[in-house]
Amino acid sequence: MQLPKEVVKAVAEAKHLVVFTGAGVSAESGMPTFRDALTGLWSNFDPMRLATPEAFLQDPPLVWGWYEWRRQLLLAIEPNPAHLAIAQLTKKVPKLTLITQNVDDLHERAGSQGALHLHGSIFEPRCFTCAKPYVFEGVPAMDEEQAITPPPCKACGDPVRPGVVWFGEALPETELDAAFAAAENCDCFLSIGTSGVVQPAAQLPVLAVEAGAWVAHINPEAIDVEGSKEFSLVGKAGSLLPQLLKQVEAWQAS
Ligand code: BV8
Ligand code: ZN
Repeated sequence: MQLPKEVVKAVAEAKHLVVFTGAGVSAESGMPTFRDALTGLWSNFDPMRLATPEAFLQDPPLVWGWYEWRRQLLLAIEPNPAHLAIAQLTKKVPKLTLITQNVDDLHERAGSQGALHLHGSIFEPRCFTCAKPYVFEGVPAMDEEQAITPPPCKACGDPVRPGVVWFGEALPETELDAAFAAAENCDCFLSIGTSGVVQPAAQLPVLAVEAGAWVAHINPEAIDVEGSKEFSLVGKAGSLLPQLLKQVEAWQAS
């Protein structure tokens, strides 16, 4: 499918390209998105309420089990063509800033480096109290969703928590500042697989539009766009991004 030539040209000739991803970029790897219904033990919970410090304090095994379930799933899946195309795009432009809301490592496993993780990482647990990093000892053998007691911190004995940013918690300042600066200074911004609901990350595409960049949203659901430089490319990231990469290569070769 021929993508809008304005978008192909903007990416192919970008001096600074920003790629901003949400859970949708990992969907075709088999990772449920954040708004997919939760399963099993967590099925009657709203992720917004489960991904909070209050939920963890109230029931540490319920929340820790949810993250261990997701970690185990992640270890069994692979990056998909969307992650791979993003890693390839890095070689096509002078500068690419990758910003992700995801807590998985699929971008890194696809070959991308230096991704700004605005919401932390499921692979960097730390003590809830003293923040001492915790090193996982293996993977829980979970054949079904279950609550798991979080391990005790080796320094103070308090429960270890997932290394992610929960609702109500501040985003990492360095990453957030770098992400805002990139959005305000790029000439092309690709927003991939995000429902654009969670703040402050959802500000990024808005900042790029306001700064006059070309902006394209890749999502199976049409995204409301405004002005002549913002596009909604309706489709799955795993098929649209490889097509975009091919058309950018053709543009650059012509
Ligand atoms: C903070 C880690 C302040 C945990 C996550 C302003 C207004 C209203 C509310 C707020 C506001 N400012 C702050 C808030 C509160 C809150 C918030 O935004 N609430 C919203 C929901 C109303 N924000 C916060 O609490 C943030 N903190 O602001 O703190 C502060 C300041 C100083 C000091 C103290 C406090 C913290 C937010 C971070 C929360 N943590 N993740 C975990 O993962 O368990 S967010 C979580 O949602 C995930 O990271 C996920 O990535 C993220 C966003 O969701 P998406 O990535 O968009 O995924 P989603 O499932 O929603 O959508 C998937 C999309 O993919 C869909 O559009 C779908 O169509 C598409 N898709 C599906 N398949 C494909 C596809 N696309 C392409 N290809 C496909 N194949
Ligand atoms: Zn501790």
